[in-house]
Parts: sequence; structure tokens; C-alpha cells
Amino acid sequence: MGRLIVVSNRVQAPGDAGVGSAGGLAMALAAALREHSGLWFGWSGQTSEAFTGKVTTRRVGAVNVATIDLDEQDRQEYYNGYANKTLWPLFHHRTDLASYERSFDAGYARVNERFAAALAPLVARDDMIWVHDYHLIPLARELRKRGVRNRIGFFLHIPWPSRRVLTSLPRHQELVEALLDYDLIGFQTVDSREAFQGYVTDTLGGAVSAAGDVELLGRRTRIGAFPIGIDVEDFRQAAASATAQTVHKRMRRSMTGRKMILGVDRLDYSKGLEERFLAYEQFLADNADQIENVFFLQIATLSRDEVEAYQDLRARLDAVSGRINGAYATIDWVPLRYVNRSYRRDELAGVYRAAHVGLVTPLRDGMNLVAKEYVAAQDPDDPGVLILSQFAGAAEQMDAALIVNPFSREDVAEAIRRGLVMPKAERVVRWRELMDGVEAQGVSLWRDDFLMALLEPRSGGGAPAEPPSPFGERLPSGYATA
Ligand code: ADQ
Repeated sequence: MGRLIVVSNRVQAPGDAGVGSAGGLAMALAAALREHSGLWFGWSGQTSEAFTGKVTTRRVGAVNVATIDLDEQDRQEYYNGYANKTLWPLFHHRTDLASYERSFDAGYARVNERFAAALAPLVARDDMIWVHDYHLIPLARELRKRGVRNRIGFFLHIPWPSRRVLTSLPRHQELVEALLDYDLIGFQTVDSREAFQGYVTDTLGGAVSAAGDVELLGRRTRIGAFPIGIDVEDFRQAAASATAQTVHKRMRRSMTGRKMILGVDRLDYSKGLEERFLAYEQFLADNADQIENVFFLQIATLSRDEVEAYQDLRARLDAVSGRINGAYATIDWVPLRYVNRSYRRDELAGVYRAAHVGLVTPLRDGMNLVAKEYVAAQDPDDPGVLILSQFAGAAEQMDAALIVNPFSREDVAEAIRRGLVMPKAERVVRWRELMDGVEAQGVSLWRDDFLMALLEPRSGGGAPAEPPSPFGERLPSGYATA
């Protein structure tokens, strides 16, 4: 029976140090592979003086992990460069922050070739390969060049941009055509899927079949929306743990009867942190009766701090938070607690549960798992209120939240007030609906739906010719949808 090979830029297996702060992708993959015997392949996060291509393998729980080191030029051109200075801002509609440098393109192509050269010899005939995220768009093409004919699926964790934005990328067509070498391309939302289909028809002159698959130059690639979720059971256990309870009590004690508004994010411009601080400032200005009765805790873990745009944002957040506290703090009240630390999952669960309002206001986000974690951590009898940006992928599923436009300070300030004064009966009804969705669309369903779709019979997409089905008529156990 074939294995599942998961490929992502970084590998952070369950139990690896630092996994609590690894961001949504690593959290989701760790959860998806937890019960699987499989192989997780990617960059170690280390750089060596000269690239060797040497694959290091180790076992973490049930997962075999295989990593390669990159060199310093790769880190600058591929990771800090094309991935995080070109594609990330562009796909989050920040054309103002996107840089286009030829050396980034070259680094991106080179690292994808290096990944493929190291991975291809590890692939057995029956394996299926699941590639993750914008760092590795051309990987299937590189693997195909090296004779890999297995099923290869791709999942994009971030939003697919609108056609006009994407066409500002030099060589956008090459990038998208490379994607069509996958058997299946998965997006977080219907919105992203439609934007991709629109690009294929309007820019490439391809067609979209009745089933939604795209057809170009005589081949067909399957397309789908697979909204990612959290590992609800694992999160529930974390929330019930002794650590979570201790943190919860500690939090409550420090609140001294005040209500807490909470934000938890990587420190990233896509998360709308600066706009959120300004909306909170507006809330304080508009609601004199709330002064000293609430505070806002923003936990923002440092992320990609070698990239200038992240350093600039950090400096701006330091300044805005300082200004708000300078203007409003009293001798025994700090209106904004701003923390750059990262917390363990169980600690975070305790903090989520203590918050009356969860403020999740990204300007653009593939999904946003914090929104789902916040809901899962609540006390069913006395839950907090989720305020959610209309531009988070999660908003497609979580319309029982207070949905806001994160660019409008007034809109967010009003929602904060509404959340703080919302009667318990309404909070319970909204929370129940949100929780039902979080439970129904967990990370296992996401994984199983994607893998089931990847195993469907081919009809001309992906590999150049139809190889024998890797699993015959049978699905491997554990891959079936529950
Ligand atoms: P991210 O942009 O990292 O993920 P998100 O989905 O919110 O965003 O996931 C963040 C994860 O990191 C959560 O599990 C959260 O608990 C954790 N985290 C954040 N701050 C933390 C802190 N201070 N301490 C500890 N843990 C912290 C990308 C995409 C998202 C998409 C995910 C998954 O940008 O849109 O939802 O991948 O596909």
C-alpha cells in the first residue's frame, strides 16, 4: 500500500520544538499526519555553506521526516525573496509591498529543482504526494521532469488573488501553467477557486468543465475548495488540560473583573493588526463608559523578521500601542496589553477561554485557524463573541460571528461594543452554530476530502500519461471519508 508523502517548505513534525508557534500550516499538517504513517519532506530550516542535497531522515511518532538543508542564497532568494517578498504580498493583494527581482525568480526555480531532485528518489510507485503552499508551485513540474508519475496534489493555504492582481506578476502565466501539472489543486474557499478558474479562462484561454475542473491544451486538472479546519478533539483536550485551566485562572485573576478583548496572530501585515489597534483606539474614544472596564490583549508572535516589511510593521505597532497606552492608561489600568511572545497550545486555549471577545480581523487570509480555535475553547454555557473579518476565508463558513470590514474603524469599534454587551442567550445561540461548523469541518475531513479527490480516476490531467491506479480499486485504510 502506498504512503502519503507530504511536502511543505518547512517541516515541523508533531513534538518538534517550537511547533506551538509554527503557524497554521504546520499546525494543520502535524494534525493531519498524526494518525498516519507517512513521510513528511521539506526544508530543515537550516542553511549550510554549500548546498549538498543530502537528505536527513528521522522518525517523529508515526511520521518519517526527511529534510534537506538549503544554502544562504536559497534562503534569501527563495524563502525571504520570491516566497515572502513576492508571492505572499501579491496573493494577499499587497501589490505595494511586492518586490520583483530576477534573482528571486531564479532562486525559486532552483529550490524547487533541488526539492524535486532530493525527493524523486524517495518516491515509491504507489505513493501519493501532497504538496503544500505557495513556496512549491512548480514542484510537480520538476518531479514530472524526473519521471515521477504518481498522483500529486497541491493545496494552497493562502488566498488565490484576483486576475488583475495576479497579472501584475512577471511571468504569471508560466507559474500557473506549472500548477496544471498537479492532478488536483485545492483552495481554501469557493472565492479562491473561482478566481483561479477565472484566470484560466480569461487569461490563458482555457475552459472550465461542468464539474469545475480546468481544461487547457487538451488536459484536465481537477480543482476544488477544501476549507481547512482544526483538530477539534486535540484542541478540546488542550483546553481541558491542567495547564489550560491554570492559565485561565491566572488570566481571570489578572483581569480584576474587567472584560477582555483578545487577538492572537503571527505578526504579519495581512492580519490587520495596525488597523485593529486603530479600531480599538476608536472604540475607546467612542465609549467613555467602557474606559477601565475592558482591556485588549494582543498576542503577536514575531514572524519573518528578516523581511523589511515585517520590521516596519513591528515598529509601527510599537508606536501605535505606545500612543494608545500613553493616552488612556491610568495608574492601575493598561488598555492595551501587547505581547510578542508565542504560547503553547494548551496555554493559548486557557487564554482564549478567558476572553469575552475574540477579535480576528485580517485584511485578507486564506482561512484563519485562530477564529476556529477561539470558538472551540469557549465555555458552552457562557461563551465569548467572535468578531471576524469578511476577508478571512473562515467568513465563508462562520457567518454566526459578528462579521466586520477590517478597514473600517467604526465598523470594528461598533462590533466590539456589541460583543461586550451581547446578552448571554444570543452569545450561546451564535456560539452553538459556530461550534457545530468547527466540529463538522475539522482537519480530518479536510485531509480525507482532499485525498479522496486526489485518488479519483484521472482524465487527462497531471502526469503526461495514465499510469496504473496506485491503489487499484481499493482506497488505503484511513483515507476514506468518515
Ligand atoms: P497563518 O497565517 O499562520 O496560516 P492561522 O490560520 O491563523 O494563520 O494560523 C495560526 C496558527 O498559529 C494557529 O494555530 C495559532 O494558534 C498559532 N499561533 C498564532 N499566534 C500564536 C502565538 N502567539 N503563540 C502560539 N501559537 C500561535 C496560514 C494561512 C491561513 C490558514 C492557515 C492554515 O495564512 O489563512 O488558515 O495557513 O491553512
